[in-house]
Amino acid sequence: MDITTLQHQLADLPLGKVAYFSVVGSTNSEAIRRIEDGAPHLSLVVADEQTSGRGRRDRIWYTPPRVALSFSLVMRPERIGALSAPRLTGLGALAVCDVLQADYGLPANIKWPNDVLIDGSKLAGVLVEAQWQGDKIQSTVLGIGINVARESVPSQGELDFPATSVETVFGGPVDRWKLLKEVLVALLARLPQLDQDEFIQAWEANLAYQQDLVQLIQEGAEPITGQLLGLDRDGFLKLRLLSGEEKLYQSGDLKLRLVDRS
Ligand code: BT5
Repeated sequence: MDITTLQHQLADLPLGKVAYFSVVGSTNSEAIRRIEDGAPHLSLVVADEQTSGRGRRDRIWYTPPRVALSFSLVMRPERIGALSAPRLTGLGALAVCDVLQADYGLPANIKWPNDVLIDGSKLAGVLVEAQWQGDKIQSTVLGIGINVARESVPSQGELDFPATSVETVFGGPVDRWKLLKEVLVALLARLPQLDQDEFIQAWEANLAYQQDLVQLIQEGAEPITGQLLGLDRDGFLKLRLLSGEEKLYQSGDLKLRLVDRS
C-alpha cells in the first residue's frame, strides 16, 4: 500500500487528512501528534506495522508487518459531543462486528468493553484515548487493531486470552484494504447515532456472554462475579451480583472473563 493508492481508495469517504506509514510506533500516538498540529475531525492514520502498538494500560498490541490492520481516527468533541466520548469504544467494536457479520457472515460479538471476538477468540481490539485540558476533553483518538491474516496472531504464550484472525475464521483470503474501507464505512454509518439510545441498544445486542456468569478482574483487587445483564445509557456494564444486587461498572482497567462452570 502507498498513500496515493490509499487516498484514492478512500476518496469517497468524508474523512479529514489521511496518513499512511509502512511502519510506525503507534497509530494512536501519531494521531495524537497530528491533533496537536490541528488535524481535522475524522483524520485517519493507517500503519502497515506498529512497533509500539498498545492496548489499555499500555499493554502491548502486536501488529506485525503486512498481515494486520492498525488505524486511528481523530474525533473532535465539538463534532461528536463531549458526552458521546465514552461511547467511542463501543462505536469501534460495533463497526468491526457489523462488517464481520454482514460482509463475511461471521458470528462476531463484543467482549465488553473493547474486544471483538469470534467463537470466544479475540481478533480485534479498540483503544480510545482522550486529550484533556483541565476538565475539558480537547480531542479523542479511536484506534482499532484487527488481526487479518493468520500470521498476525501472536503466539498464545504472549497473550492472556485466546486470539484468532479474520482469515482463520473466514477460511479464505481477506483483502486488508477492502476490510479497512468496510470498517470505516460501518463506523461512519453508526456515528450519527452515537448519542442516541439506539446506539447503546445495538452495542448491547452484540455483547458476548449475555446473561452468563462473568468475572470482572482488576489488578490488585478481588474479582467481581455476577450475571451479565447488559449496558446502561453510558455504556457501563450492568451485573447482577451473587448477592442479588445490580451494579454498574465503568470500563477503566477491568478485564471481563466468562466463569467456567464445567
Ligand atoms: C486492546 O487492549 O485490545 C486494544 C488494542 C488496540 C490496538 C489499536 S491498533 C491501532 C491503535 N494504535 C495503538 O497503539 N493501539 C490501537 P486490551 O484490551 O488492553 O488488550 C491488550 C491485550 O491483548 C494484551 O495484553 C495481549 O494479551 C492481547 N493482544 C496483544 N496483541 C494482540 C493481537 N494482535 N491479537 C489478539 N490479542 C492481542
